[in-house]
Amino acid sequence: MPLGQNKNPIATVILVLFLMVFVIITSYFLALYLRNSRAASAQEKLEEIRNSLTVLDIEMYDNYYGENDTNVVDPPAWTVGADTPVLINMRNHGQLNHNWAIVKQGETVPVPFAEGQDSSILYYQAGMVYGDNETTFTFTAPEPGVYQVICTVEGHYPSMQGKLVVQ
Ligand SMILES: [Cu+2]
Repeated sequence: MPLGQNKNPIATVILVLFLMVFVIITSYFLALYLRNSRAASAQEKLEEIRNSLTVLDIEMYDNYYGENDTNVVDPPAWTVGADTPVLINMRNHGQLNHNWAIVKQGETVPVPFAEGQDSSILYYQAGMVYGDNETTFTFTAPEPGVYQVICTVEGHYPSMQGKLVVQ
């Protein structure tokens, strides 16, 4: 049969339609497969970040961390791995504003602590958590050691303090 000549045009139309349907169905499943594999790798990445991240739950009251107003004699301790990303989830159950700041090793916190004025002694300072609010912040843990943690709101240190144990 010479090219360009077709004895049965209906068969050709059916063949073309069949091919079109085949291409459409194949493309659909290919797109579905690519989307799922991309979603899976995004899910894996998220899982990887979650696993490498340390989450600290910090409870705040007027004016102390943790469950008891005994921070001066028995400061609550939070433990993290050195040089790892840390997410702090701070829940302020009090009416006053509070924050959470890591003091550099070897520094002495003056009493009273004047917010802003003495911030050079801090390694990291989270933002303010307003009364009856919850906020998260992230920072990278410093080198191993035990660090003092304070609330920098004027008058809250020394009654509001804790320890960050970096391993
Ligand atoms: Cu405070």
